[in-house]
Amino acid sequence: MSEIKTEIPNRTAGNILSVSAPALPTEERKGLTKKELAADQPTWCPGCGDFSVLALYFKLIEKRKMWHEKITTVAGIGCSSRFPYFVQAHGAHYIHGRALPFASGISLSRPDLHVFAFGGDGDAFSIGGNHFNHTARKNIKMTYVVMDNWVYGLTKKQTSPTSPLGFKSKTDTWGAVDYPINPMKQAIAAGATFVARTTHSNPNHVLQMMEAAMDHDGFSFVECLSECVEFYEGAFDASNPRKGGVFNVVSPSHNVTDELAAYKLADEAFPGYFGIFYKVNKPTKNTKEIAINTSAMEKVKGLKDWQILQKSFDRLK
Ligand SMILES: Cc1ncc(C[n+]2csc(CCOP(=O)(O)OP(=O)(O)O)c2C)c(N)n1
Ligand code: SF4
Ligand SMILES: [Mg+2]
Repeated sequence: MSEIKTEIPNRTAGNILSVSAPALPTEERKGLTKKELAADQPTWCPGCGDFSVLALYFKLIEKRKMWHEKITTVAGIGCSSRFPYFVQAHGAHYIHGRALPFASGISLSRPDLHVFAFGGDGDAFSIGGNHFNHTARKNIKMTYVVMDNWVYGLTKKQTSPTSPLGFKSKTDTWGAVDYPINPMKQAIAAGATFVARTTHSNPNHVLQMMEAAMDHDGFSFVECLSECVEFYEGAFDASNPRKGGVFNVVSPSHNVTDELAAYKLADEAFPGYFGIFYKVNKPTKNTKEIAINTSAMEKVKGLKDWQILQKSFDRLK
């Protein structure tokens, strides 16, 4: 099969990287449909909020006409982290809490892809809490959607880092006593350059946030409330107008580059606000590494691989 070349702009240096993709049988290549994207029947409980997030991910792929070889879906372990199983494209269901380091490797080595990572509140903020902070501070280009249900669903109802005080679970039979973390504040403090909040019960808003996150050049984080109907039913009713709650959107006058204003929004009592809290442009680790690699390659220009190796060995002498 012949090859076609895709030109990928290098965002810092303005260089063009060339990446090969398999040639197409026809000139016109249509976008994928949900039918072509949906893999196995999702094994989530009927009514689980995660179904909505998956459906909107398919919608995003359809809308943005991404092709199989350009979609990468990575997750850790948990009900929400089963996500990549259900997407007919490249992806990995990785170690509990370790989705982000894995996704970082893909992002740094394949600038032509957009990497999506999905996970739960336990996966992201408990076992994976350190990776969350470090991926955010490094500003590695990817979109991380945390499907926050305030509980460990897969392991059948343990307290998670976002469970509210007093929540009765198998690990806190008298009610949770530990103060929950605030994912939005944590993301901003860690250095994420795009921080947004949405909820599974508002599909248009989920799609809007995922699309804006994908378009951000940097580490984009979306907290998506996603109800666990089995172990925390009704947790988010107060944010759902169909259940008597209120869905407050971030005011258009909110300055997304104002860190303090973003913290203030994040500090609002539940149900709080939904939308983009924080968004700033900062060079990514991806672009910095491209610059380092380009200059390193310049130094060994014209040499054969064995000669580069020889040079390295000579330096060790
Ligand atoms: C190293 C390790 N520790 C613990 C577990 C058990 N475990 C699997 S999923 C999970 C928590 C999942 O909770 P969350 O990330 O909130 O996902 P949810 O199921 O709620 O979507 C735990 C503790 C594991 N698989 N691996
Ligand atoms: S246990 Fe909860 S989070 Fe897991 S699939 Fe069922 S409803 Fe969803
Ligand atoms: Mg959870």
